[in-house]
Amino acid sequence: MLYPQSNRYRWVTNLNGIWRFEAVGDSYSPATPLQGGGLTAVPASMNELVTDPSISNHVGRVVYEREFSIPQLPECEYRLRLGAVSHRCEVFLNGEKLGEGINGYDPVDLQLEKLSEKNRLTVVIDNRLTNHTFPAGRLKKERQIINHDFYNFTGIHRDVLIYTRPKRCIQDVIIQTVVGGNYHRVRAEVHTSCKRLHLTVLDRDGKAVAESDGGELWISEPMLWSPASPYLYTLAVETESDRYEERFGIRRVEVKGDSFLLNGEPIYFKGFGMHEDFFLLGKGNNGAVNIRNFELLKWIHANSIRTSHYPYSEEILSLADEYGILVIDEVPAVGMNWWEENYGENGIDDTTLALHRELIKRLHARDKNHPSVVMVSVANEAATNEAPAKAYFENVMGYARELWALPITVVEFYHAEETLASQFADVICINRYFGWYYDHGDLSVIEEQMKNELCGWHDRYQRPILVTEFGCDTVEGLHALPAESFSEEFQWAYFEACGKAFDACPFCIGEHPWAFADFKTKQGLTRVRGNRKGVFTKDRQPKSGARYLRERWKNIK
Ligand code: GCB
Repeated sequence: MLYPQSNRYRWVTNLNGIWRFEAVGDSYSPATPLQGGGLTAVPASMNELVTDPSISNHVGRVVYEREFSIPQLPECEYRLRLGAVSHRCEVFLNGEKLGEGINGYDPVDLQLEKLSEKNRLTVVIDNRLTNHTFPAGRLKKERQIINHDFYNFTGIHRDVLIYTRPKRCIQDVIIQTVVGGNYHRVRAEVHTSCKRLHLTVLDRDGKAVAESDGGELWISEPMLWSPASPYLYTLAVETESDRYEERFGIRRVEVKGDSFLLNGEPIYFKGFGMHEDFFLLGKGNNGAVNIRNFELLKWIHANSIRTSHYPYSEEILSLADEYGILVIDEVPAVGMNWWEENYGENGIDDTTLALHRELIKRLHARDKNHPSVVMVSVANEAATNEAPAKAYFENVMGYARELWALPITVVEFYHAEETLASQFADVICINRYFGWYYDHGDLSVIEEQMKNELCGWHDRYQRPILVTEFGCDTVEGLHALPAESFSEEFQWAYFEACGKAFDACPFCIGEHPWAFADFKTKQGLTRVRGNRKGVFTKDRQPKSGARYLRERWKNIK
């Protein structure tokens, strides 16, 4: 799947902006234009814009609609691309169904065949979460029960693009780089119905450094991609009727013994799990927010992020390539614990498994050429201790490994001796909240408990361990000496205690405090306007913990 681009054969425009909007019942039909309702913005979550709680918390269907007119160019195929619609959608053009989206975090890319002078585009969104959606949820009468700790935002969350491509076009470009010796191989698999093919690798200055009429290219003495030097090349693919340019980086990723190696050098992951979430935008992708996030990652000396708990926008991944931020790419499998007996028919079944595999496939189709993506996570905190988890995770992790030439992991909540999934992981990833969800407020237990935990995992699996979550809710401006939970002093001391444990474990390959910034959740007794474990506030200013981490990470190369 290629991201739309504009050149002399291709053209892109966007349909972002103001759309008509209405929360509707199941009897709604798109045969006639939307009559009632109001206005909303794209990309954004509708929940943050309305003032009526019954709409903000609406469980069910909402309709987005707008008109558009575009020039009709000859000899090309028109396509519509919605970057992400949460969670499922049906798309109609002038009342006729074009297709549907099955998940809230990957693009819906559809052919536009019958364009008129004036067109009505209708997107019917369903935000209900069940055992056949990712993330999962349950419906109790009309109440939505969710198993995860982030708000169930609804809307068109990423750009809506219309693009053209020639009838005989380049459909896909898969780039693999092989690092070794003085020459480095770039293998390009081009999917096309065109006859003639020419490939050119351009360096950062636009100078051709390798050319071929298909297949492999060799580059001598290339610049490798790494966080310290995120060097990007461009592969220009040219045919008799089309052209496409894809950026890529040359790098080698391996897990060897207790190390995670990038270009042969051990990596220590410093960074965060985070969320796509900002004031008013909800999960709406926004360039300014994205840039601020990456500037803060650099400021704090981070080198990595995990796309907890779903694939982030393609724009974010492109920025990660450019800023040199390593990405652990996660599919939206979060809170999967529905095979417990009490959930009965809402449990995991073959449909769930098939969808999980499909989402891994789509992640690969979308993100395969990003050098920043160095590991794939198939789930966060699933009930990996339940008997069916073994076959289930063997299946999905095996499938991920067939697609990606990268380490595969699953992020764990259960203990080393309980889980049936981590045996299939290349890197052990664990989330731990000592001194917070257990022994709340007791800073003195954290270092020892964390150390014991890490050693327990290592004794059993003999693999590198990355702590993908640890942290404490912190209200900015709240101070207490001696430190008390929720204060900025506590966050500082909390990270200090965890850091001592990590430093004592040579097999610990990194630390991702939870979370990058505060974010919205459903309301709850432990959530004061959301989850406050952010190292940065929601408006992206540092709390005390950020200053501690900045000093610590500056000294970890
Ligand atoms: C976790 C989850 C994350 C939550 C976090 C918390 O283990 O993976 O989604 O937000 O804990 O703060 O409770």
